[in-house]
Amino acid sequence: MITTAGKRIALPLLLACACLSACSTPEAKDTGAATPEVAKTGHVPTSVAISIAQMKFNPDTVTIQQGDTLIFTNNDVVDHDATALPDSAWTSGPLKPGDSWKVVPGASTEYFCSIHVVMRGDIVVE
Ligand SMILES: [Cu+2]
Repeated sequence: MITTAGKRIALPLLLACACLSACSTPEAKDTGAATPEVAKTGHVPTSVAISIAQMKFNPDTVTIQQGDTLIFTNNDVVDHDATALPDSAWTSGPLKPGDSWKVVPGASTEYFCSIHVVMRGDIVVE
């Protein structure tokens, strides 16, 4: 009696499980194929904001992953720039108050404001 009742419940359960796994398998494959970079590195590229205010980069040191974007925004009342050290591998050029500028640093670097050379920052690319 108990065995028969168990089989009656077990069969629909088995069918439900078989359907669920059959339905979910192609979905998982699609996700993997659509985002190969994420699957490989485990990192979704993101953006990190750096505010320029009161003659400082804030934060002045950022740690990012390869492929991440830095967005510099001049929130000060005078022009500034962001320029890679030591060889100006990249530079924003002058940023007026309110201006923003993006860069995807390829490697760790120090940088400064070439207009106010005491303004410095550090980018660590992991
Ligand atoms: Cu400056």
